[in-house]
Amino acid sequence: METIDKKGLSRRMLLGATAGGAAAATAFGGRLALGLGGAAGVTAATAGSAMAAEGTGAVAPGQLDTYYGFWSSGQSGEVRILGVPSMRELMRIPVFNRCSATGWGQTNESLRVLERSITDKTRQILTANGKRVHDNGDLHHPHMSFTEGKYDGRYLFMNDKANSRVARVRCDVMKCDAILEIPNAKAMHGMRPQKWPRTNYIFVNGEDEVPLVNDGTNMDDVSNYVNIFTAVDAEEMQVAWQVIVSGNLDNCDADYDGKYAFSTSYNSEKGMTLAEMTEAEMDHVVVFNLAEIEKAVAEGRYEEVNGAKVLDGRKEANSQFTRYIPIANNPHGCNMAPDKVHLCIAGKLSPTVTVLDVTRFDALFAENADPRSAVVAEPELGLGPLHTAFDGRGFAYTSLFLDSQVVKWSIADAIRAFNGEEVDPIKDKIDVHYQPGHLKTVMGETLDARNDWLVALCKFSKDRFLNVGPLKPENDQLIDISGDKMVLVHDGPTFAEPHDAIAVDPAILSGIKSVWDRNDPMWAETRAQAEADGVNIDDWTDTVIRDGNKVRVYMTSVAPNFSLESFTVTEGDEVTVVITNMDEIDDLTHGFTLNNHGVAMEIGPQQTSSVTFVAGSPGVYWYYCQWFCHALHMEMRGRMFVEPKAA
Ligand code: RUQ
Ligand code: CUA
Ligand code: CA
Repeated sequence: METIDKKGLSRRMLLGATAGGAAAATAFGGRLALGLGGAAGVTAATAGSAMAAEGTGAVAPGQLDTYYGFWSSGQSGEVRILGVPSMRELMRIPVFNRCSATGWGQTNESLRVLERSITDKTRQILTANGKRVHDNGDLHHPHMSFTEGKYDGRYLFMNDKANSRVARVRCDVMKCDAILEIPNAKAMHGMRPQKWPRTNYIFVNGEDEVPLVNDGTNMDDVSNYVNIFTAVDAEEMQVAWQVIVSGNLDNCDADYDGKYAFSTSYNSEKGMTLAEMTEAEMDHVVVFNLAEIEKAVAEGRYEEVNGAKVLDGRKEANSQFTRYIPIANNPHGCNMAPDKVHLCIAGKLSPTVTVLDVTRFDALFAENADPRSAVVAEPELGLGPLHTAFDGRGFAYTSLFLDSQVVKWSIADAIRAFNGEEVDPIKDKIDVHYQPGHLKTVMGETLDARNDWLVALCKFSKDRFLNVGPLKPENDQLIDISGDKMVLVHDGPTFAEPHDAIAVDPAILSGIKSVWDRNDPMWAETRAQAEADGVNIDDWTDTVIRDGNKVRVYMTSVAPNFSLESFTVTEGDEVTVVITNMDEIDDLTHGFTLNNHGVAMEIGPQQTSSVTFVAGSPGVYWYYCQWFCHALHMEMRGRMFVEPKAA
């Protein structure tokens, strides 16, 4: 790529520089990749390591996976649950998208979540476009809540770059229960939970710069533009505070001491064009001093902007909130190692990963500190390093976008080499297919990092699958990392576009329910409305309430019946259908789909769901259960009679 040549680092030069190790590893990876088509490949892989013997081919029908995988879906806007190592897709959790199957984005319960924090400006935009809520999103980073450096199975959090939001998923039911639109900042990108002592904050980066008062004045004067780092209160799902920074923000992470968060910036130049954004040799990492920020918030040293407490952490403000560590050249990934000490910053346009020692960050806040004094290694790993994952043995795995490889390297050896010792930190390289972005080990971003699997989320699949047209799937590749050499064991085609994923031990998620609690807060407001109507939704109900032109229809479903075989409304009525699924059996979900009204929703066992719509032109409209629930599922249907308006 031209940007690399600009620095005088051609691909050939770099491969020359990393010498024998890289070349040999490439040959090894290439040979393996060639031998790994289909079942024969799994056999070839099993020869390589003990772990691969239990590889992807070994999760037989009916067997459970070793780990839960939580996958982002990028511009599809949902979270996907995969089994690792089978890579079977187990479920989808709608979050920033509109889901036809479940009614997410249409049921009253989901609309309450989607609408809870829409800002006035966004509401204006939505209204102008004839919408109530956004029905798209760009979900990059799913992460689990922590307690003392380990996943705790309470929540998943995720960002939406498209519409500047952060969302939360309850792990007990795997449903989204809160969405927060971040004010002031734009394009939420990097997002991580606080790791220590527990996830009180979600840190999230505003990637796109805009004027702080973004009202259409001063749009040409870039000096008015700001980028903002936001800490979200994870329990309340409200903004805790925001810090204005110099340069934009890309990816972020947090330490294991609860003292610092950090973000990469590729646009320290504050450029508006590609040429401007890649102009400087060095960009930076911003270090956020949580204690100093919290102190200032407690003392009222902030400005309130659009309801958020905003502090100035720009370079020129000379505050104790931030420090800026120079890093070459448009860095991207920001990954804290489970050794609690080393933070790895991927160079992207630089072939290096910069290793920072976070125990030296206190010293950065002293006067006249050298901002590069926390750098303890800077190994040259290959072209286009984007992200780094870790195992529990001190190895790091960095994705090389341009080289289409994953490089395994030793953090300790990288530090030795940086200190002048003759040691090659690179231990292995493997070809992946193709252009990997994120890559993930099992719980590698926690203190419980495992040594078995790595998933490389490849942005291109090209020729790896049958041609499906101009739009190709992505390719999430499963790699066995248990031995000395990495072994590719599975290709996983995925629809647009997993950016990131985590894998979690099922022991952490033992609280997942199969049946809803009747008292779940998800439908608390629906319950309150029913009570006001004198309806007990915990009991068999077939009640129709008329309230002017509003009609509320309360039903119960028990396979294969709806309690109401018909109900009658008038054209133009605003109809709310509330259904409680009284079945208590695992896996007995019903649905409610209404002909030609664009209405469909999921009603899980013991769940109450509701939907509101306007009854259309007079006639008979059947509703039916769209989840195959019973031998008489087809017969689980009824009629809505829409009567003409009185003349
Ligand atoms: S970023 S490919 Cu959206 Cu996570 Cu790096
Ligand atoms: Cu109930 Cu199908
Ligand atoms: Ca730059």
